[in-house]
Amino acid sequence: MVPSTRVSLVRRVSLLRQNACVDLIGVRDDIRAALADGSPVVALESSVIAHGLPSPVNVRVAHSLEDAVRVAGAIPATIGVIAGRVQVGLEPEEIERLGGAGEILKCAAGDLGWAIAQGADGATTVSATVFAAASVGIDVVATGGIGGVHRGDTGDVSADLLSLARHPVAVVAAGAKSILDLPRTVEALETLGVPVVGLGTRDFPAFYARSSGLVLDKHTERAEDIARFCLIRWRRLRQSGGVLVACPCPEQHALEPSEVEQATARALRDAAAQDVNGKRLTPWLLAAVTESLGARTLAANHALLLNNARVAASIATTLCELSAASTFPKGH
Ligand code: PSU
Ligand code: MN
Repeated sequence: MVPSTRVSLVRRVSLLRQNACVDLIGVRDDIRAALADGSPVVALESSVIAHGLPSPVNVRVAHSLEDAVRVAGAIPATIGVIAGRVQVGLEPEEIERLGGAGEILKCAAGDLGWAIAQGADGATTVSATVFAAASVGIDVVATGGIGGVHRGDTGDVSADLLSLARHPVAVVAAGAKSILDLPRTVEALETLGVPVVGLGTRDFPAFYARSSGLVLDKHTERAEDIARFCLIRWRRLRQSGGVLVACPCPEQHALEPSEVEQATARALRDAAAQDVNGKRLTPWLLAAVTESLGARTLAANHALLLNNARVAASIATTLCELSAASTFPKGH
């Protein structure tokens, strides 16, 4: 094969790939425009709507997160699968559809193709949201808490960790869910090469509780430092993996670590007794903890989600400003 033919073949294949993606991943018009002109966009996951929070609070929370991103000067892109199409930027009625009573698949990155092939509705976990965001050029994702290494010896490790390791996206979270084995989750992140930066804390947060007692080696008080770090990582060093931005739950809504721990221990015993595992486990445990600690957990969950959405918008805005400056050439 002569070189010129090879080049054109490569081009054709890459165009085909792009077209294939365009068919399968729809991007809302305002988000497409923002990405094209370098304006800030924040991706939001939808598993928290469909599987993490009870109805009808879930839909109200989802809308409030979008509002918080807008007020902070960025465009929100809630991601989900509607009738077999990944939608980057759900319409309000699509958010209601995922938050309603219908059957909604819980989609990790590895499940997306199946949801598409089935023409199904699916809510994206952090792993699928990070994949979809990276596919369309969104740099920042906000969530509540990421998945991680579960307690015990089941071998249950969330696909969130691998997705973070693979894609150049900053994920803003209140650490990892407190139901997890947090020391092993932090170790796994280190092994996978995912840097964890505490924003406004020196400790790895434990979702509802502000601290897990695990000390972070990277921390800052300024969102701008995170944006600068991301650009150096992605555009200068050309490292392709993500960054976990660890933001604790706002103080007035945070729960005490000891009460969360007691409720978690009880929920874990019940889950084992009732043989709950696999994809059901995370939502089941979170619901059980919410049931035993009451409405304060929902208030804490909402407060930390809102805080993370605002922080994500601020990082996305600074990323765009720094990208426009000549010191950081565009493109990952
Ligand atoms: N329940 C919640 N909040 C969440 C989730 C469930 O209250 O955020 C979801 C998130 O989307 C996270 C996923 O990515 O749980 C992790 O699930 P698993 O442990 O099955 O990977
Ligand atoms: Mn799992």
